Amino acid sequence: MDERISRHVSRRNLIAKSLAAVAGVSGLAASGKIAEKFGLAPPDHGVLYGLGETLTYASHRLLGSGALAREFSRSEISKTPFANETSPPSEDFKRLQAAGFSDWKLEIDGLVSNRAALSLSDVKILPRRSQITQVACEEGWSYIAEWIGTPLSEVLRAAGIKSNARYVVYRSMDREWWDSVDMADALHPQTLVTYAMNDGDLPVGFGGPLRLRVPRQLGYKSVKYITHLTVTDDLKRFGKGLGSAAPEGGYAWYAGI
Ligand SMILES: Nc1nc2c(c(=O)[nH]1)N[C@H]1C(S)=C(S)[C@@H](COP(=O)(O)O)O[C@H]1N2
Ligand SMILES: [Mo]
Repeated sequence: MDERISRHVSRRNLIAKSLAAVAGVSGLAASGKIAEKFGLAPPDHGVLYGLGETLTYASHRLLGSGALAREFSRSEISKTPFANETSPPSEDFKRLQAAGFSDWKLEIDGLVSNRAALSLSDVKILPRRSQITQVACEEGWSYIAEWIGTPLSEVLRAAGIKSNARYVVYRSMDREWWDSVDMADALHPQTLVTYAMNDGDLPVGFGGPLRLRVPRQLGYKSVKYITHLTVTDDLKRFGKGLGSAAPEGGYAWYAGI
């Protein structure tokens, strides 16, 4: 084995072993500290879940940040996908909808070389990808659909992310819904900025005109009606500093499946 790789692998084993050992023996505080030391602690660690969530995040990242969410065949697409209830649309949303979303903008700022405000047609010029994946809600139900859009990595590449980028925060027209992912998920090939679903445009009930699909995590990370992306090195500046609205309401920031 290449010496650099083998050193990397043994470092991983070492961290994984210390996390597991400490988790078994003295629990939360110490394993949280180790995870933090190696940059493997989620931003909400120690707040609500501590041990379990910190270990899930750390072990997913140690196992490899490139693992793929399961993809399905066309025949497995759900005949009656379930759109979860969302808050009633705001007046601003209704105005944009009445104009066929021609004035919808996806703004990108933070640690990027070129701040941008992309229209839907700008997004649609970027490389198109599709995937048949499952939306799984924390409440237990799920459905399978084809999601069509452009990888978030392409949008970020167009804006030019800086080398100290660590997270991408995404915000929605649905104001209380905002979230973030680390760069492993932001640059992951299955994380898509979607504008279509199955055979047509993305219906409003499913998040149209633009929804971030993060199929490696539970449904609540796939925020509908996205309007802003902010690239950052520090989540403390957003909301209550826990990385998303989810931990403020009792759910984990990292919802890997
Ligand atoms: N803007 C917004 N995004 C949202 C939600 C919401 O209420 N508003 N609900 C989330 C939750 S809890 C889940 S499980 C999924 C549901 O996706 P679906 O409506 O396509 O089934 O959307 C997520 N994204
Ligand atoms: Mo959900």
